[in-house]
Formats: sequence, structure tokens, C-alpha cells
Amino acid sequence: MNSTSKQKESALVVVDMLNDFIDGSMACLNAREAVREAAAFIDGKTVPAEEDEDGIFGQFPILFICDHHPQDHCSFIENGGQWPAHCVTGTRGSAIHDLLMPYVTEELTFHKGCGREQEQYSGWEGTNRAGQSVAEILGLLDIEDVYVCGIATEYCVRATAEDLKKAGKNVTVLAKALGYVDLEGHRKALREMEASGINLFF
Ligand code: VGL
Ligand code: ZN
Repeated sequence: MNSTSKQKESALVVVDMLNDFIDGSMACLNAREAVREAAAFIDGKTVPAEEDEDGIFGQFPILFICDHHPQDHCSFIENGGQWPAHCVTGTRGSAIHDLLMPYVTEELTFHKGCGREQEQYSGWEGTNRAGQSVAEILGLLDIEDVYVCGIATEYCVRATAEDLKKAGKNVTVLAKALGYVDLEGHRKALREMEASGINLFF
């Protein structure tokens, strides 16, 4: 097996590294550092374009999960929910952080929480523009090893990592590439993920 085909068995899932969770209405702890860590991890997994016949996206798939809500979403405080308005369609807050934009492709971008009455923490419930799920894409790409980073540890990262694990993937959470709502909650979620068989990489 050559190194290129080996690479194709793993992928990175980037959960909600969106402006509102970094410097916007729901800015999370460690979010900026987490984005830098994610970018550094990606750099270590990709090779310069001139050395790569398939293109970097072909070699190491990077899936982006994006929380994406209508203005009248049920999770917003003003609509009876628990969160400040965030990741509203068409706003800067709903966009992926600039540092990661070079790696974004339409096929590997999945939106969740798009319906007014839908609260979807897990990226597993998201779909890309063609209506494909993360499960479908990971199956098509023959991916067994999945790295996960993102925001927030206690909510969408945890839900996504646990669903990937339940689907039988070998899941590794990049602990330094996480943003969180609360430090204690973050630590507790890491312990619980580890107890459910998810690997932590520091
Ligand atoms: C999230 C709360 C509401 C998350 C999304 O990405 O963890 N948390 N919407
Ligand atoms: Zn949300």
C-alpha cells in the first residue's frame, strides 16, 4: 500500500469553527487557539501542491460541519431557547474562520440546524448541498479513522464524536484544537468521550 492510499483512510471533521463561536455572539474559550491548532494539524497532514498529483483535498479529506440557523430558530433566547442568536444564514457569524477557508469545498461542507424547529448538535445530522450526509461521504471515501476538532467541546464536538464512534469509526479528538463554553464542562466532556472509547490526542 502506498502512502497516498493510506492517507485516504483518514479524514478530519472540523465542527463549527464559525465566526460566531470564535469572536461573535457565542465566542467560546480557547476558540482562536483552537483554530490555529486545527490549521497546524492540517498543515502537517498535507503536502505542498506542487508535490501532490491528486491535489491536497484528494489526499486528506477535511469535512466542515456548520451550525446554520434561520433568524427565528427555536434555540435562540428571543424564540424561547437557551442561546443568543448565532450562525444566522447570510451573516458573517455563520461563516467558517478565514484561516480555514483555503480547505473548504462544497461537497465536504455540511449544514445542520437549518430548520426552525430543529436543534441539531451532531454533525452526523448535517447534509451537504447535494443532500449527502457525513455517513455517506465517509463511506464513499472509505474512511475508518476520523480526527475531530472544533467548537464547542461540550455540545457539538461531543455529539459529533460520539455519533462517529457509534458508527464504528476510530475517533481521535484533537484536544488542543477545541473551543468550549466552560472549562469544567470541557474537561468533563473530554473524560466522558474517553470513557466511551474515543481517543484524545494532546
Ligand atoms: C453549538 C450551541 C448551539 C455548538 C451550536 O456548536 O457546540 N452549541 N449551537
Ligand atoms: Zn446552534
